[in-house]
Amino acid sequence: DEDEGGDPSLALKTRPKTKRPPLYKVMLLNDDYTPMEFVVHVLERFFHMSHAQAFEIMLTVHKKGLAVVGVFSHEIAETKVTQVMDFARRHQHPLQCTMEKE
Ligand code: NFA
Repeated sequence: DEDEGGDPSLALKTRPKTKRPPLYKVMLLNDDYTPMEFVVHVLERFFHMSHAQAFEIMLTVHKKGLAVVGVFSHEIAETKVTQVMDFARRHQHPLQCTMEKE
């Protein structure tokens, strides 16, 4: 704030800096026990993917070990992680969901 322009020679140093909130990648991790259909269901239910999209991402996690399933604000990312972890635990599957700053 309080930058009214002023000396044009200082334009670069005083460029107004717009602060964007950091974004967080939410990731699913592969394991040997969670059924594929359960992972597909998680992606449909909590990440609003079509069945085809969910199946594709599930296979990526299965083959590569993990995949980014969405990018969100810190608060939304935390909610997604909690929802997925709670849902997996309730169904006694070891599926892991984590978040990481982009
Ligand atoms: N690897 C699991 C299986 O073969 C499937 C899976 C996919 C688990 C993605 C977790 C994440 N049943």
